[in-house]
Amino acid sequence: MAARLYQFIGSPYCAKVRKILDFKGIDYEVVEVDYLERKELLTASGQIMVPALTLDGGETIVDSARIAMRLEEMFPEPTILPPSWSGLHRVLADHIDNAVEDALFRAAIPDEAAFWRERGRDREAFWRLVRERKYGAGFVDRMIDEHTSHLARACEALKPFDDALSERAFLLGRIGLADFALYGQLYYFAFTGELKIPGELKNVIEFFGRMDRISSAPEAV
Ligand SMILES: N[C@@H](CCC(=O)N[C@@H](CS)C(=O)NCC(=O)O)C(=O)O
Repeated sequence: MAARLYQFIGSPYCAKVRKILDFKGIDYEVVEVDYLERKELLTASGQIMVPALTLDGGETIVDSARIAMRLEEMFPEPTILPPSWSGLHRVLADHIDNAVEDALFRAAIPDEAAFWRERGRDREAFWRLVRERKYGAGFVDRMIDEHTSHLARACEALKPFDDALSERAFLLGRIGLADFALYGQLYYFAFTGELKIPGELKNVIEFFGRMDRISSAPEAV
């Protein structure tokens, strides 16, 4: 039986996990969780956040960082923690998952709002409720109104990565966890089907393409 990944298609953390699974050549199927109906996710994981991954043997893991570490433990080759670079990959991935995510998710709000609206007013309303319970009333419309400045902030957060990627194909030389984390966050600019990474981030765009092409045959990248 294949592993099962419970996801929302727009989730950056799910994109990160999908790419790690691809890189490691692990057989999996995707369960696209309905935003309003999370029964299957809840039954499998005991909570309502994605990603959740149910492994072949029945074990279910939640949280992309924990999923990454468990996959590395169970399927060490090819590694996402290159020898001597493991600590730096983990620190950088944590920064990307938190500080970089905070800048990018604000810039993605207009696309996310449109995405959920297309899938139904009820889904959009629930998505807004989840955001505004966390960030306060009016947050979504404010992010839409202030989109230009949030896009500029996202570019600023990505600029150091663009600089690093001018000299090498992956952030720390050999591909590793931080690259998967960055790919995941960049998915905020890709989940609509149109790649919207700002053109000034030329190296980041190339990096995204490189990561995106990883299939279950990593040596072909
Ligand atoms: N730290 C977690 C974050 C997971 C997370 O924030 N998931 C979001 C989707 S990106 C979620 O499920 N949110 C619930 C909701 O929108 O209702 C991870 O790395 O997996």
